[in-house]
Parts: sequence; C-alpha cells; structure tokens
Amino acid sequence: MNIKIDLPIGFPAVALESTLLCHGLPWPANYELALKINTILAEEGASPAVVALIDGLVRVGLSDSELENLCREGSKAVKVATRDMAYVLATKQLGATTVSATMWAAANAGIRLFATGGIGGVHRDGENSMDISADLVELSRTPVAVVSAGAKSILDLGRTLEYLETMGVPVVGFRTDTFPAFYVPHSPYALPCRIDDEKLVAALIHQQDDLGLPSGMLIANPIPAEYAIPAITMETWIEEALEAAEADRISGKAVTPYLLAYLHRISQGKTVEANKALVLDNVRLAARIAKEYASLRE
Ligand code: PSU
Ligand code: MN
Repeated sequence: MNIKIDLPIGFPAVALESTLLCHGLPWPANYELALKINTILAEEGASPAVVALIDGLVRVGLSDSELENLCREGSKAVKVATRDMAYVLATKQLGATTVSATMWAAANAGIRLFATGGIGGVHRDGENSMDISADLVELSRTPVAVVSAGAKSILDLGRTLEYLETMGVPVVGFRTDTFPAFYVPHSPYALPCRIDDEKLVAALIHQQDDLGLPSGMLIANPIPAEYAIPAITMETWIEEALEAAEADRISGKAVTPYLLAYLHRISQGKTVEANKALVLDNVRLAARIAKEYASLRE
C-alpha cells in the first residue's frame, strides 16, 4: 500500500486533516495554526499525524518543512476526499485530505482519534441537490473517532444528524446536550448522548471496538464561549454567502471552500479567529481522549 507513516513511538497520535489548512484558512494563518496545534499536542504528550498526499504516497506525519510547504501551497493542493485518492496518487499531485480521506489514512495507520474544525454534512437543499459530504459515509464505515465543533449552519444540521443516525454513527455531545453549530456553541438539535469527561468518551470508543462495529464516532465539542459568534449574526452572513454561491454557480467540492472564504471576508476575519480557537480546543480534547484510550488498551 502506498502509505508512509512517520510518527514518534510512545505517544498517542492524533490525526489531522490538511484540507482545513489548505482550503479552510489563508496563508500564513494556516501555518501559524499548524504550529500551535503541534505545541498543544506536545503539551498534552500526544503527537501530530497530519495527513496529506505527497509524491504518490499517502503520508501520515509530516516534517516541519513539508508542513510549511503544504500550507504555502494552500488551495493549489487538490482537495482530496476518499474518491479522489487514487487519482491524486497516480498523477503524483499534492493532495490535501478532507475528513473522509484523513479517516481512511488514520485507520490504516492504527490511529483512533482525529481532531478537526467542522465536518462536512448534508448541505441545505441537499434533499434536491444530493450534496451530502463523503465525510458522513466514511464515519459509517471507518473506525476513527472525530472531534469536531459540530458542523456549520451552511449545512442542514437536522438532516446531517438524521443521516448519521441512519448510518449507525454514534454522536456524542461533549459537555453539550445539543449539536454545536461550529461558530455557535448550540443549535436547536438535541443529541442522543452527552458525556462530560474524557475518560468516559474513551470508554465509549473502547466499547465500539469491543462490539466490532465498523463505524467511527462523532464527538461534538462546542466552540469555547469567548470565541463564539452570535447565532443571528452568523445566520445573516451565511444567508449572504449561500446567495453568492448560487449566483456564482458554485457546485461540487468547491462549495465548502467558497463559503468558508466568503464568511472570512464578510466577517472581517472574525470567523478565522473563531475557527482557529475551536480547532485548538478540539485538538486538546482529542489528545486527552487519545491518552485515556491508550491507557484503557494497556
Ligand atoms: N467544514 C469546515 N471547515 C473545513 C471543512 C468543512 O468548517 O475546512 C472541510 C473539511 O476538510 C471537510 C470538507 O472534510 O471540508 C468537506 O467538504 P465537502 O463539503 O465538499 O464534503
Ligand atoms: Mn459536497
């Protein structure tokens, strides 16, 4: 298999996606974030496993210079979901992996925890467009637990949760009763399960293993309160972004990066700050769960 794993021995690894860095944030904010992620993981005694496709290999764990280069290339890297992997590997292009492709790589590298910002989901009007992220499919068939701040309300959160239920994916609210909406800590959508401490989340993942279920898990961790953006403000911006996307006839995998960039512009960078803060918080939580999980396995 064309996979190369470079991780230090003796530390639990946390998988990290590269689409977030290349297509979700501008240079140099993306590289600054990547360095802060490394610092937090070091503080927590865990190791970063950034996933990207480089020179025909699925890489798990990058060198400092590879990470910097990836961030500089930014949106020039191909956005790679599971279905794009074979093409980008065979043509030896630089590929930035989404949640779906990163989950595949993590599972194949023996990594159980993955931290990101927000996952993809069922888009608004998805019942007509059938724009449903491959992230949801991967969550149903790949045993990796993904820590995210829920999903942005550029998506249809209700249908996203329905889809996850149908596909047998556990959704855990970490210290929350409702599904968080990325920049906004709460939404009207109640979750089936709430857990308040890391050890119990690790026990839940361990149970999934024990049952032999193929699915991953979604751990929904609300944005820290001090970085949250008011729901009404967000809704106004999102409506505007969605209208612009329609007017510009954006479709397929270009939709999510377009909307993110649009929000960053009209919020004058406020969404970038919030985005960075929630990613770092998710990274810390994933590291803590990974450590508890490792000790359960011993
Ligand atoms: N949502 C975010 N930020 C992101 C993404 C989603 O708030 O950066 C990225 C992730 O890489 C996710 C991907 O896996 O977009 C989903 O893309 P799509 O909607 O095309 O499936
Ligand atoms: Mn899509």
